[in-house]
Amino acid sequence: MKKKFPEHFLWGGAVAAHQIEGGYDQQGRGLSCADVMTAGSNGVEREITHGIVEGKYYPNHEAIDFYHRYKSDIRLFKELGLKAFRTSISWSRIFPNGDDHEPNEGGLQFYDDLFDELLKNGIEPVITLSHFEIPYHLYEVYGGFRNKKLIDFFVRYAQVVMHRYKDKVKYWMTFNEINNQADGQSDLHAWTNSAIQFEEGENREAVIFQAGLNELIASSKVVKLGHEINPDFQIGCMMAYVPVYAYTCQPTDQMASIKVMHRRYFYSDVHARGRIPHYILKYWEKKQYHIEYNAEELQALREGCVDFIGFSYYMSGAVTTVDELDGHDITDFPHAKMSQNPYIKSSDWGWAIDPVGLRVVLNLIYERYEKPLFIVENGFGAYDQKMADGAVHDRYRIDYLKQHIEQMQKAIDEDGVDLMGYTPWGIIDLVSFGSGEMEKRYGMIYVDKDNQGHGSLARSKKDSFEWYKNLIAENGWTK
Ligand code: P53
Repeated sequence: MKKKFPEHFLWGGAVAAHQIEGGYDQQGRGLSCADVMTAGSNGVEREITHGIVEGKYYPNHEAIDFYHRYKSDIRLFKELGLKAFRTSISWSRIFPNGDDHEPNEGGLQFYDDLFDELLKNGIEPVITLSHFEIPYHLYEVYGGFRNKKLIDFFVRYAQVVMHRYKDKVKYWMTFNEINNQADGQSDLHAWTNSAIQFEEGENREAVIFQAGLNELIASSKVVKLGHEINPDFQIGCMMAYVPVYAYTCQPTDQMASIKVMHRRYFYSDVHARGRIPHYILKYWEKKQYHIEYNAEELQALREGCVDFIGFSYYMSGAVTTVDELDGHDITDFPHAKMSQNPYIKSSDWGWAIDPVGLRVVLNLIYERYEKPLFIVENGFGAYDQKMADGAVHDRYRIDYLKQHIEQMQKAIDEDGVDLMGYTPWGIIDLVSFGSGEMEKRYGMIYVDKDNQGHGSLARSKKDSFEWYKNLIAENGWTK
């Protein structure tokens, strides 16, 4: 018997403004954090420069030129049968400096036109407010989200766009994957999530806890405000969920897994439950971190719980305390180290391919919050080969997506999880966030551009395009 998905399931595709739009200096847009990130390569981090440096290559400046080509791209999305399209608003198109008193009409008009075009084609926009591109000026003058002034700037920006698009956009998410910065170890995550550059000698973990809490407060204020602007709004968070398994059944491995997951759960625990979890309060106390918050902010957290949990899922991890096993040390639990899971394979970028892990996550999160879930990113970054006739035979991508969709179906049918939709990442090839490459491709639509920025930018359909089109037409029936 054919198993179908819920009737109004949102089959879609996902992208983020800075990874597709280009037009970085068009219509009064200000510079964003993403505009000062150079191209890295597989395994090589991107450089964050001080302003724009002559002679360096910044792949997000042009990206795939969606800014000028969105109408024809949306025609392809319609042909695919997408019911939803997840993108983000580029904050610095609306407030070029972030702290401006008046919004920039040129930027507002662009998203009016974009959302109109989507709606005209029967596609529901799903909008992230902050996806890795905070206005650069907010870093320069205020030091990013370590500064509580950014809470007000974010709320003002959200207020303007939620009001302007109140009849066009129903599904919103506040911040993209702010839990990725959690341990303070990655310069890139601190930069893209929080517009933070660390200072010599400071405690990175404490800085990120403060920035993260500031973002959670800002998010809760926006959730409350959004519901006042339009009570029909569905406003979610957006988390990166990487389940970290206990490598063995040794009890300390189980405990290590719980502690590692605490760090990842902190953000969605606050988003969904409206309070700072006990394990984090204990941790701050133990570490003597003086994280600042007041009674008004705690009340904001209580009053601004999200309606749904949006999340990305790409991979799982494993943690162990067993001496004989290899791995890289982490600080979450004594003797804990992250280790390679021997039961699963990885992509060319070392991302563990684990479809069952998606069902694990769906269960863990639904049990924890009992709120609707929305998978707003999942996909397979791979080197595609374009044949002489222009075809791209991406069977590996179809396999990856199919296996994940099968696990979603089990979570719905057998586990009773309430899942709203699925918007696979990079429905059209785009600039990789982590490496800045074009050739780490996720799309079902190929874009002719390489890592150095050469190419015609022409679009063409990969094999996965037809496959996904049929799947949507059959509401999830996978061949
Ligand atoms: P790229 C890590 C783990 C899970 C999701 O990433 C992640 C990351 C990034 O460090 O980020 C999301 O392009 C993000 C997107 C990004 C996508 O994953 O490095 O929300 O912006 O493009 C894929 O392959």
